[in-house]
Amino acid sequence: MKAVKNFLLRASTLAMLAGILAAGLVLGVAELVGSFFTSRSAPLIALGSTFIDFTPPWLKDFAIDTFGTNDKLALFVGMGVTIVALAALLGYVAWRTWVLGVAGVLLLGVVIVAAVVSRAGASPFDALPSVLGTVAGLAALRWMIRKVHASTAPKTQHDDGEGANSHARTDAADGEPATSRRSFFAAAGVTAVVAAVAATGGAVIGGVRNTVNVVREKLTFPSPASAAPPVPEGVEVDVDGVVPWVTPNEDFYRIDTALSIPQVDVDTWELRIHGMVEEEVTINFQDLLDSELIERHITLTCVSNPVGGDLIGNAKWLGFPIRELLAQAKPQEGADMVLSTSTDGFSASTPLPILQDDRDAILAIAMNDEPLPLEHGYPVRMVVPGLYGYVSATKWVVDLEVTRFADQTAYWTNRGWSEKGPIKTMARVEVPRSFEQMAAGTVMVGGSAWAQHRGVEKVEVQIDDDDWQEATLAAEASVDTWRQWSLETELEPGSHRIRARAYDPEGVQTEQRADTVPNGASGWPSVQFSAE
Ligand SMILES: Nc1nc2c(c(=O)[nH]1)N[C@H]1C(S)=C(S)[C@@H](COP(=O)(O)O)O[C@H]1N2
Ligand SMILES: [Mo]
Repeated sequence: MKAVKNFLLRASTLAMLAGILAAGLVLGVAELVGSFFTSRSAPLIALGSTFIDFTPPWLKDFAIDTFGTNDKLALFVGMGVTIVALAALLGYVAWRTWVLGVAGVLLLGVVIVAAVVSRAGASPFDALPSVLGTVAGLAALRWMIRKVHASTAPKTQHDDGEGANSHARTDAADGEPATSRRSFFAAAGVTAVVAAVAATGGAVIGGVRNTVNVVREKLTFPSPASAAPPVPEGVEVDVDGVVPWVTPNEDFYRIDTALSIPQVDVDTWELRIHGMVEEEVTINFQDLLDSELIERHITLTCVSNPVGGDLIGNAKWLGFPIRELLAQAKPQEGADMVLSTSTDGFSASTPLPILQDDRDAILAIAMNDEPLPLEHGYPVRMVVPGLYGYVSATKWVVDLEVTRFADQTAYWTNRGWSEKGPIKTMARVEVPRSFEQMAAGTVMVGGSAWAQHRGVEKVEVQIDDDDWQEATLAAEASVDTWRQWSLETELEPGSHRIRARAYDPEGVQTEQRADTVPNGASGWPSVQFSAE
């Protein structure tokens, strides 16, 4: 008990606490000032986003494999731990040698400001919250460190502890300096309260000022000039546990680099089509509403989806055909790519011919009869049948540049992913799940298969080492959507393995196992389970 108390009251411990509280004040003040700006100005968001941008492909894949769609939460926790450790260290350094501590804090401040102003669309003004936060943090740190020094100074000499060596005694033994220690805790308490009030106030003001969601909920859409073809009866197999054919918006996987979801105002949203075009075109949201819209079911897939993974979803998208926009802009001879860019700086390179052929590449404004959810790209995103999201599905899209693969690269292709990203033909076993226990006897197994824009022609299933059997395919809605399958089989009690493989018009999906980097996982899915 005494040892713990001694440790907690040691001057070095107090200094570290001072560092942590000062860091809290930096963030709180930045949040408050930043609530009058865009979310771009938030130091943590900017730091995290910059970190994400420098993440190598193997680490991104590790993060998605380990944390799935909780990867952002994991990043925030990691950042939190790092910040507390760094702040404690800086508090300690500032106590030992004040100028070194100041230098450390200023260096961190510079890093934060650099991260903030280098974000897409940021202006120098966006640095203000971080600058003011750093100034406040530094002032609080100085105040608290002085109290720490006072608590260890010889009784007669209650100076401000400016002298760098006035704290040779690291252990503030119990006894005399209790009053000064109390005055340290008073300063620490004030700092903590001010930080908390600032952060809360900032969050509240930011929430009130953000009306994007309110506007989104009031949006209504004209009925499409070309409605979605009716979904045939029997797109779903009758097997409990197979995932629904249409993915509800709230269950739709979300993958993006956006730490804070971009808040885009429909009234100011514009999309510019430029580059190698005869006619530069700019459209706004009302132009889209006034256009002949189409509605289609399209199954979206992420290149980071492992074999058997769930980074895939099927939705009904409403929007304007990208092919028609391009026709207005008239691409020039020699162009072979469209670089789409989002408001937060993400970009994707899509082959121009794919956006011009007869497939329904859509500039989408609605998802399953709802305005796009904010995290799925509100107010406008791209959806292109047959291509992985990283080369096609730009959310919060604001810019289309017609260009050439030889001249431009995109966000993920700059980080080691392939230039072209056609979706690989794939089957998935959904019933049974891995390590599930099924009843022995006659059972139904099932799942989904996809080969977007080519179509699934057949699915085969193998139980243990038996012969491959042809599964029953559910009705096909279109070649751009996934297709369910099922199979009735007999199971002896014991442990089993089930594998599946899908066929597109070119033949069977490859058995060759490949990692998700650089252009999507491949191999036959295999599930271990038991029956009793
Ligand atoms: N602005 C933006 N758009 C983006 C991304 C992104 O990081 N930023 N990620 C892409 C990737 S990798 C995928 S798989 C899809 C996922 O779309 P969803 O989150 O709506 O499922 O969005 C694509 N569009
Ligand atoms: Mo993706």
